[in-house]
Amino acid sequence: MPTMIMVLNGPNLNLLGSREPETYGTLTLPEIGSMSKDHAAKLGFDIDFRQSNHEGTLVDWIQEGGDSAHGIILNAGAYTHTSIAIRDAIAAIKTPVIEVHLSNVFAREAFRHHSCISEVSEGVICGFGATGYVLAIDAIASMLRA
Ligand code: CA2
Repeated sequence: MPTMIMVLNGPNLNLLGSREPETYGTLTLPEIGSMSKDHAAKLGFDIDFRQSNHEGTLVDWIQEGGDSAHGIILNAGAYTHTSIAIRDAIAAIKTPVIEVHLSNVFAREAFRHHSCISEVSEGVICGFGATGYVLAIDAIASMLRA
């Protein structure tokens, strides 16, 4: 069975490439999806790349990934800073979750400095733009090899 990594993206990330390029870069989310799939393919992994603006949908997908994925890369967007439901969903599964942010949240507003999900994630990658997704795939690859 191929190794499957779920990449989940939260609210407003569907707007990437159209606005705020100075904060989030110029790539669109489908372009980040292609980049992730190309990189994962080199390592022999499949990527299931998704985006939702809805908290409950993200919770459903995390639960689904708990049953079917070998790793989850999660950019929960603004829900990172507010969602106990997403935190509880991550805590309830055994699949390793890597938290990713395009921007360096610690160099931004104070309300972005707190994450509800970091404590229950394997690690956090932020501030490297779309490259963060590639770094997260490498991190999962090295965790799965260990
Ligand atoms: O840096 C990240 O990846 C964030 O998760 C992005 C979230 C933000 O709330 C987090 O604090 C950090 C926001 C995503 C909104 O994306 C947009 C993209 C283009 C235009 C407007 C919003």
